[in-house]
Amino acid sequence: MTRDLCWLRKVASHSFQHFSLPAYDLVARSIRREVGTLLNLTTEVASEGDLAFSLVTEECLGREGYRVKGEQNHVAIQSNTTKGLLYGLFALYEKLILGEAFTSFTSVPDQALRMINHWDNMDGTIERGYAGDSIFFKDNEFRKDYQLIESYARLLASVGINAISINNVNVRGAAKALICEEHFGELRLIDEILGSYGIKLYLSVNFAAPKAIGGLETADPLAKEVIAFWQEKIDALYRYIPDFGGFVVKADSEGEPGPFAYGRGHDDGANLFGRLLQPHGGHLVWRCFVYNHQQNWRDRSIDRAKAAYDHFMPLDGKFVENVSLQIKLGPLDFQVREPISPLLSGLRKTNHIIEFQLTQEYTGHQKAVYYQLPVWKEALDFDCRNEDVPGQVKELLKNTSPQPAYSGICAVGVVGMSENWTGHKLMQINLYGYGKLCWNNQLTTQDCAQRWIGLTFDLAEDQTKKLADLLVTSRETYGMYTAPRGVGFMVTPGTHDGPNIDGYEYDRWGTYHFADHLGIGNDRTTSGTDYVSQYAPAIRDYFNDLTTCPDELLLWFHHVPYTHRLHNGKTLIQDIYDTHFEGVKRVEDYQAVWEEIGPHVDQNSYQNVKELLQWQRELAVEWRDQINTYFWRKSGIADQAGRKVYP
Ligand code: GCW
Repeated sequence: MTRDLCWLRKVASHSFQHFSLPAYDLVARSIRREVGTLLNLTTEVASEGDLAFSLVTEECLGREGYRVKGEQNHVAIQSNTTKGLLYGLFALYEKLILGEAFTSFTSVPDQALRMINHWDNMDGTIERGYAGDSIFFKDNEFRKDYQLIESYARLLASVGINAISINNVNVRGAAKALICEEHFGELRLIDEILGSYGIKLYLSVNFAAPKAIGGLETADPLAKEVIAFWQEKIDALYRYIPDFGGFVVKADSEGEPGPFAYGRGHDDGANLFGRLLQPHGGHLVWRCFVYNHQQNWRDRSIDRAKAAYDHFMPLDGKFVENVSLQIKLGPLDFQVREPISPLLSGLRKTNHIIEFQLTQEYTGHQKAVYYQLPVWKEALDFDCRNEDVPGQVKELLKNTSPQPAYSGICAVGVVGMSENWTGHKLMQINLYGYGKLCWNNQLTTQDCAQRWIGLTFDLAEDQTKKLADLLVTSRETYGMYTAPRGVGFMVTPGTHDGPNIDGYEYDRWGTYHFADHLGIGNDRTTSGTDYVSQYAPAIRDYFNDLTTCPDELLLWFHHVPYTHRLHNGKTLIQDIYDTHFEGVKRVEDYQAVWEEIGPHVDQNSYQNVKELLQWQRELAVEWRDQINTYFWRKSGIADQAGRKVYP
């Protein structure tokens, strides 16, 4: 199978004719050699012709930063580390492809950890994966396609990703034994490939492995035999793979085992691993996605959104220094609109990582266009307005983590065996943009779109602009024709694809919209579940007050009548009708834009996006009609514009 080269596609074909410097040709050749040799530099300086790489000692560049200096017929890349040289080379390469002028530029990443969590199962399936099977596993074995892994590593390194965990956080079946010696040979091979691109290998582990594969009666994190079990596993793993990254753990969540079964806290659970990994320089990532998934919908006093904060705030400061808490950006679960998780503004004494989701679980299954940079930027730029430590989330991540090297960003992975990696060609932008944004938190949504298009296609300026507009508006569009104004869910239970308005309404998962004949929404205000009080007072008041709460999150925070007037001047019911008709129209506009641009890209990409836009339109119509009909029936209030709403 020929693999799409994504944004590195020009590596093979680009002739660099329009650059006068011979050095650029060398860059192309160096890139082709994957720079692997660079990472094994033995001498201080490796120079080939007009491109020089030099290891320097400059504090301001840190462990991963670089400087690229262009002079007449000479380009020099400098860094404190070989990894930094690699990043510098990719950055130079990108500038060349995009035709950007430069004399000298220096770059240092904004976030230390820039990670991807794969939810790949050993049988080859991927939980919430919509781009084919796993590139790592097949039939409960390793897939052993090292070339493919190398291509992936190269893609990741080109945008600065420096860590990946390769298996699902729901560690089931054969994957429980990945920490056993029989797998270390394969893991070492993968680690070597990733390592040569500056990427650390992590594994997800099952908290109850001492029982499942160790023959013990318990997985109590304080029990001697359990500690001995993990010690033996970890020590053996590091004997094979000395630079192994560490573990990711999902515990006491959605049926996964955890410390609660033994009356222990999550600090006990996480510290068990942290302490054993510490002597090896290893890292433990502990997920905060912990909530009661056996909720009784009749009980209005429980609010799932409060769970992560309630569980983890009391433990702030109780984790050992190489443990990081991993927190989903919103308090529920990767909906189109969610406010920032209050835990991200609350923690002061614990390393933490924000978690995004590249794969489009609730947002179109890699079949809808859904450019995520706006979502991530909204989260990173959110000003928590804390009185003691002011700042936006992107600053708090490092400023309130005692060991900033263990703070950063992580995202659920997106690639699979699909020829174009991400299933939907245009959604490669999320992988590209994710890495770039983690590195440079100032990157704008528009700039990222333009760059990705420039690297990926050969389009005229006006076509680039149209495609960039399509991408930039796509998240808003998706939000328009799906669940209204931040209320979330309303998706088909299980698959999370397509509309099912009451699908989760009388279920145990704690995700309700509470629509009746008068109104809809979650009352999370001080007079409701009081979720708002998990924020700093200024933010609490902002969301609590209907006059300031943004329209996008109206139903996330408030239960309001259908006649409630939004800031945009419309009643809620009219806004629902308008956004749903508008959402479908926008998808139709996207189709027209693609018909104009598509013939100028390669045939595979053209067809792929054309078919998926068709699919997106059909589903958008289904969403529109179901939502509009539902709310007409509930409210009895008709669309003022008299458009077609099915009775
Ligand atoms: O969103 C939910 C998904 C689960 C996933 C879980 C998690 C890996 O529906 O499939 O499990 O989140 O984040 O752990």
